[in-house]
Amino acid sequence: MTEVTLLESILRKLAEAVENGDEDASASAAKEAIDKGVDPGEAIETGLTKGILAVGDRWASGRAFITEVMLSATALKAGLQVLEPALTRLGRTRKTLGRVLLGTVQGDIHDIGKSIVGSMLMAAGFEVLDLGVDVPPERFIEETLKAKPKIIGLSALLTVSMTAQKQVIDTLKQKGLRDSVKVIVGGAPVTEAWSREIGADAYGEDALDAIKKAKNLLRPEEV
Ligand code: B1M
Repeated sequence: MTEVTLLESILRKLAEAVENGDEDASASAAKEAIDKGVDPGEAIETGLTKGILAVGDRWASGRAFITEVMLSATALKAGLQVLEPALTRLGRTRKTLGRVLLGTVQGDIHDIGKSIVGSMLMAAGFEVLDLGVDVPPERFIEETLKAKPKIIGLSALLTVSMTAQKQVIDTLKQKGLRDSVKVIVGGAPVTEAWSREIGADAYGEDALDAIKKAKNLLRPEEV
């Protein structure tokens, strides 16, 4: 098999395993990706992610049940678990660019995109403190005071939870912390215009864009 066909076949296996909600197939395709030297970032973004978006589309148009989406999410995580250590190894070869406090905002339990952004930031050399999902603004403040991150990353997948991104920024202002930390927002319904409206420092369209924007927020001597 030529290199391109091999890559395509592995990416397809990853996507299909997730779409079919097959945890074992996802983990084994992820292992194959590593064994065959596929870039772990590409395996996540072009393989696993493609599968969850395909099942998401079927769900949105009434052709799949939410239980199928949940199975697909579990399968995606099984693949991610295999690929994440490879990403972390990449991160270890780079100097630490700074600490990022990351979380999915209050009222929102979607964790896949946020976790991918976290893994990719780690691979790019950032130290990532992932607070998980459904994180209240007060928790972001508490952890900002404790961990003194350079950047806070706020993920929101629901139109209704986007306002919680604003709440975090407003609370940072109230506590006099806004100037001490940069804020990046992202998630499927989030836009550049929303990011500007709520006073964030940057908007990340996807994980690669989030890395680019995070690096842009650093001073030149920090990169
Ligand atoms: Co939910 N869900 N869901 N869901 N779900 C969506 C988001 C939805 C668009 C589906 C739809 O209707 N078409 C819809 C939201 C509509 C809206 O408000 N605009 C929706 C809904 C309505 C819901 C529930 C309310 C359903 C219900 O219960 N009635 C419920 C919400 C519960 C809650 O949060 N309180 C719910 C539940 C679930 C599951 C539990 C079943 C599951 C989540 C499992 C999990 O995360 N552990 C789930 C899933 C899987 C989805 C879809 C299918 C896929 C989301 C995903 O993982 N995408 C989604 C449909 C879709 O998005 N097309 C849907 C793949 C992931 C890699 O992409 O998360 O967009 P994404 O992340 C990207 C970028 O957005 C960006 O980079 C990532 C990587 O490239 N990004 C950032 C993300 N965060 C970033 C942060 C950054 C920068 C970039 O900086 C900090």
